[in-house]
Amino acid sequence: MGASPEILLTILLFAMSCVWAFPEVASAKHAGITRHYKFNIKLKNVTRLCHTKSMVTVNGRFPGPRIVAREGDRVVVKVVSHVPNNISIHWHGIRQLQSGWADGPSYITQCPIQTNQTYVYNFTITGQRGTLFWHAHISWLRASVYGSLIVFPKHNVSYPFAKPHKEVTIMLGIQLPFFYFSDDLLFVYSRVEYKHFGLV
Ligand SMILES: [Cu+2]
Repeated sequence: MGASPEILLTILLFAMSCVWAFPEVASAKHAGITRHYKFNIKLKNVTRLCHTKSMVTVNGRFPGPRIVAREGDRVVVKVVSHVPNNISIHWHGIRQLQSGWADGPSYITQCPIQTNQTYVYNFTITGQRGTLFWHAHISWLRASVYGSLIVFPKHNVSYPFAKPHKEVTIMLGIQLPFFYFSDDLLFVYSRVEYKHFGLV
């Protein structure tokens, strides 16, 4: 025997009220695809300014790999630490809707990832597009652990400007990689931090 019209109507009304109450969840579930990335945090010898240093990198790359997604996509990044340092990754500029635990600041939304441990970041990009970046969010590791995070518009949605002839991603390290190759990194970095907070 089939369900009565009243029951069907009740189910329909309940489903509609859920979509009305949680539109982001509803659209996130059906809007895009899931994109998987793996970040192996490991040491790598990098040469700049005639000096070679062992640096903390993602997948041995500096800057690290780019993340590419479309608005509405879910991004899943498995981060595995192979370095002695504690680390976490912040997805700079991403609005974490109902996924605050994926934001990344160490000691704020998560404990840092320790040596030989793994953390999976899982978030959906909702209502934003453009070029952002990701970076380590603990101590001075952000000096070498960073990369671009590009969010394209949804399929069949145009840019809010004329379509560019070509797109090139430019990463500007904030001078820290330059100082990294001098022996004064920690001194310089502490000055930058203090300046950032208006202390000097
Ligand atoms: Cu950030």
